[in-house]
Amino acid sequence: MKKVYTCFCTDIIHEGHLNIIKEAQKYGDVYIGVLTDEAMIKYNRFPTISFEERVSLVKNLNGIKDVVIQTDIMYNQIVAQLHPDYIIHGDNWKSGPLKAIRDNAEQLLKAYDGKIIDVPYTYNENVKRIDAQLKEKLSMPEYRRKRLKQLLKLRPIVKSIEVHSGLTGLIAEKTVVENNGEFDQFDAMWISSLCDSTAKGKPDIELVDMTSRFRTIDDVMEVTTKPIIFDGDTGGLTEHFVYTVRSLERMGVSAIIIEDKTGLKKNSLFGTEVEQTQDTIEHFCEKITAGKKVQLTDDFMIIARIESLILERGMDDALNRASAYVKAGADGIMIHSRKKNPDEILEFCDKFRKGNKHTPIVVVPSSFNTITEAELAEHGVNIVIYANQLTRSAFPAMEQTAKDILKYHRAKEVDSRLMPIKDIISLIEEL
Ligand code: SPV
Ligand code: MG
Repeated sequence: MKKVYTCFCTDIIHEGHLNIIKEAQKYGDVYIGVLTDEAMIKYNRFPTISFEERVSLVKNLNGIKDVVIQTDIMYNQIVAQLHPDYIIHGDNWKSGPLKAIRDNAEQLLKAYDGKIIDVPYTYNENVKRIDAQLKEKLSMPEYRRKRLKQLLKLRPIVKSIEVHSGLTGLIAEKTVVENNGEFDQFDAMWISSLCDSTAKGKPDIELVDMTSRFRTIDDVMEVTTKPIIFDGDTGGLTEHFVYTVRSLERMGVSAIIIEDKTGLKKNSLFGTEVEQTQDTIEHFCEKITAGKKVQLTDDFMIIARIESLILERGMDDALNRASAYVKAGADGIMIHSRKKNPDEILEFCDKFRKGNKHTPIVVVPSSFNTITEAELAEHGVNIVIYANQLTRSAFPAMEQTAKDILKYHRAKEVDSRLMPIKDIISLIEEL
């Protein structure tokens, strides 16, 4: 019997999958691959059921010879292990980012005269409804909130990008790239105080109040499913902070990061150029402990941000604070620096990791931007936040457009740089 292979990257079996199986049976014994969580989250949605549940879902289907675990979205492992005569897939992989996967399969099959079978992709009202149900499951607070902790277990480093609106949320949600056979996407979103304030034309000094910050979160949540890390500035008064924790947790936010500063907060990237006061260890620990005490679920994380390197108080101060904050209950440590060179951040991570193997470390490489994610992960970093790049790329583009329209007294000269009207009017899917 010939071997026919197909890989299902799904949490629900619908008529599209059954159609593929029916077609596959015409060619030989059917083997179905189930993608591991690690492979799935690189290019697809986060699974709504466990890997084991996905395996038994497929095992229970009629007319299957065997279930195979697929550890990468590319087919090298499967072809080496199973040597299928046919690989069958919906024809939606003939274009777009999935085309790279088809090319990979085709290349591998060519070596021994194996064949690809493309079957018409099923996308009808029923499949659409199932798709919407999965999306809903991912975006609801109880599912979204715990996702950051789940990702910390699955990803070598959790990649987060700044968002401050529905539109930037959609970019974080939907952008997937394929580069030399590797797929990647962002895991989480960062609601930056700097960019949330900047989008409102306000300085980053805790002036934009919590009600307004929550409104931004809501705008983002409305159109996304990925987990949210909220920039909580100093956390404010401890008496207020506890209410913020409760609200964020209820909304489905996964983590708040609070920084150990007090009084009028200024953006860290000013460093010592402006007056900034670091909180005492005791007082900041009390704030962390108070926040942890009011939390209702195990999902939510309070991450303590250390400003010692920003304020030039030295490595020992940063490390002392880190162990005190962890003792006070912090679920993670963010260490910040405004140096161009990542050395002090790496030194902190290495020294912190000597005494603490598991507490997640968060870094924000805005200034020390030459360091790669892999290098950060090697030094024990668990979450990387690209904190302001979307805002900083949009502003110069918009400003130049405004200048050129004023200069030429018409919009023709800027048109080649703009998104086509057809694309902007269809960017947001209608329900
Ligand atoms: C933010 O994005 O608002 C941050 C990171 O807090 S930084 O601007 O580098 O302080
Ligand atoms: Mg901030």
